[in-house]
Amino acid sequence: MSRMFSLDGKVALVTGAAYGIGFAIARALAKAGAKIVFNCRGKEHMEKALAAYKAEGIEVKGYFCDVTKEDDVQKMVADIEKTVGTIDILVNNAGIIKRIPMTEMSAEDFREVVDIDLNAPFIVSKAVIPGMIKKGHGKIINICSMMSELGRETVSAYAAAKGGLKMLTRNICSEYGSNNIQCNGIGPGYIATPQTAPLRTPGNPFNSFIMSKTPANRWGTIEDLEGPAVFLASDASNFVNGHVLYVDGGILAYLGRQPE
Ligand code: NAP
Ligand code: GCO
Repeated sequence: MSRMFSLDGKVALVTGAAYGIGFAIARALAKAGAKIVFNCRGKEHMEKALAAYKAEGIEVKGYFCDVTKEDDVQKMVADIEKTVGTIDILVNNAGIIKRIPMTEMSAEDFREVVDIDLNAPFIVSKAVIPGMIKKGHGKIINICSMMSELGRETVSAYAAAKGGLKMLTRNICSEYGSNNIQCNGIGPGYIATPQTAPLRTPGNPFNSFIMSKTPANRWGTIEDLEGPAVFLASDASNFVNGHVLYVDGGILAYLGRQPE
């Protein structure tokens, strides 16, 4: 059974894995045997990430690469394939959110969110799939969201992007499943990372709101995503395709805590 979940000999690219969810997923894939490559944009983020991976005893190769820049992505993937090996596992994790009421949001802000959260997974997947086809297998994991299914105030761009990412996941499954490429999503619930830090400030009513919507009655941790990621990256999921695995503590199943 353990062989089924082994990633020994596999090369995994995790985008935006300097910290947060991407870092945890990269760490988990490394512990399962994968060779890890990651990218981010910030020099400070890169330095801290390399130190953090080293502290975990994980050998990684980091690239400065903005996932929205197709030429840079193509160069990064070519260098990975030349110096590390063909990419077996791609995790499209890099993402941003802008919380602005739609009628106050500029088209530029809307475009930036969609560019990083939806266009970039297309760009990176397009760069990686040819190598997977040549190799005869591949695993793509797109990091979706509760907002792939639900809306809420101030996150119009993010919800549109993550809803699109769910359908891109299904389309990659449809178009490349015959090449033995499995493309699935992970839909994290509300996870404690820098991205959600503004929602978790002391006394912020959003905290109690999320507790009332989560049967698990807690924020998720980045560690909660490690097992699901290894499952979708491994042979254990070879007949799972086009699926979004929600790791949300039950939010999507729950109307919300009833008044006492
Ligand atoms: P985070 O803490 O803000 O980390 C985002 C990462 O992406 C950082 O490493 C950032 O590094 C990188 N990044 C952003 N834009 C990039 C770009 N254009 N090119 C390359 N790297 C880029 O976010 P997180 O909470 O870990 O979320 C990670 C993913 O999970 C995102 O897709 C997010 O939408 C999704 N998600 C998060 C939650 C949650 O509750 N936290 C729930 C569901 C889904 P640089 O800025 O240095 O580039
Ligand atoms: C928000 C949060 C969410 C989470 C996540 C939920 O403002 O509602 O940032 O969008 O990041 O996507 O799955």
